[in-house]
Amino acid sequence: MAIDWYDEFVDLNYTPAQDDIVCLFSCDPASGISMREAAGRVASESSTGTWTTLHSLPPRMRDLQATAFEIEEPYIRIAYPIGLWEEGNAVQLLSGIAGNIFGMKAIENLRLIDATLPDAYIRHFKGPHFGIDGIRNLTKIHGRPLTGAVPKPKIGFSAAEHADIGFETWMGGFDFVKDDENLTSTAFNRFEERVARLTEKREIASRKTGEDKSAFINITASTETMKQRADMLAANGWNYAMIDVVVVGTAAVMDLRDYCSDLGLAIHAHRAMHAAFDRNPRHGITMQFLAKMMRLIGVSQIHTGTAVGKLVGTPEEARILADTLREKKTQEIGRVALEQDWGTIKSAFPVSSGGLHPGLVPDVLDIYGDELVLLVSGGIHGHPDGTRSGATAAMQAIEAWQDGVSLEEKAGHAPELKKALEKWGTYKPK
Ligand code: CAP
Ligand code: MG
Repeated sequence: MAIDWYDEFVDLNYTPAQDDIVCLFSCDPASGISMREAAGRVASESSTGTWTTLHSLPPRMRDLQATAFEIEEPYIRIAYPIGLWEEGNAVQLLSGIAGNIFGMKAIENLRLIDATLPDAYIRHFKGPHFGIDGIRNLTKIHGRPLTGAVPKPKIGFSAAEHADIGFETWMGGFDFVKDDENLTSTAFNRFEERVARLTEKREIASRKTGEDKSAFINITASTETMKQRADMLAANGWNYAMIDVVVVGTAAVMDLRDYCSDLGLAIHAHRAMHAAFDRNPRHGITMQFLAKMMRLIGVSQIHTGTAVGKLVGTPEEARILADTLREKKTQEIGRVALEQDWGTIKSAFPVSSGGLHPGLVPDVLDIYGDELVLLVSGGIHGHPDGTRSGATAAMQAIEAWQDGVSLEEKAGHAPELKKALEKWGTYKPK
């Protein structure tokens, strides 16, 4: 009697049903394991299988089995019957296609690259509350990227100091002041006080500039605390909440998506911790898949990298991430992205941040275009004349790109940009 039945999860003649979820993995089998054996193990362990044959198996179980239907080393495609998945429960999907399989001894490395989610699955999700058009109407920002900055150093300021830097950021022309990923409610900067101080400064900056000013204030905490903090933001006239979506967990993002939506709050999704599982090209989960899940659940925007700044990511990856978030339909890109039809799920903004300064703004806009949230933090606070001039310099760099003129030409009549270029030029930080 056979000990295991993994090979029953492989059928290279299978054609996925329209309602199947199809996943693309790359896989390095352990020594002594063939690609076919590895594919059977991944399909089995992520659906209905176990390590050994069973005494009895109800016939209907066959209808729930995943099928590895394409093996092209190191890539495996696996189709999952829609009946395997709870309607609207993204957490369970992750437990299936991104759970035990990463720890199987028979597999040296495994990477979940992407998934095609059929309408039968995505129709149970609400997606972003606003969508890109809705955000632009909410913020009254049209025809250019949304701009923002984090007070730097990223943590340590008092609430009053934080709000003062935020004021300078707004007065320099930026739309948003962003909390950093590790700033929540510390003894030296309590959430309640930061909200109060920023609210005061927002009113003054909006009045002085005649522009709506806003902020991505970080509510990251337990779900109940995040709800209380979201209430406080809404009560003080804010239209965004920021959440570190990886560390709070998918279930919390699902809860807060609905809670913030009811309050009319858009969600800025910071992705801190993503590089723990998306950086190794042979193992883990791609940012592409994380971005897909976050759009499906319904954040309004998520960080997608700069390609030219201090954190890893290539221009190609950034463009694919941007398409995943912004487009209604995306086509398969050989072994990097699977096709996806988003149906009625609204779009979300990519967010480019990390090591940027005015000299790098054109490079980023060449990659993303202007349907983007552009965050320049150290790159404005490090300006020789300070935050307000730094923000102005970054806005001048955006104008130069939009007008199709070089930064050097623009700097001829943009003193703040000129000084930024004198300090940083087009330096790419590591
Ligand atoms: C950027 C940042 C962001 C990173 C996150 C930071 O500050 O505030 O958290 O952009 O990376 O803490 O480094 P700087 P990503 O602009 O001063 O670098 O956007 O890739 O998720
Ligand atoms: Mg940060």
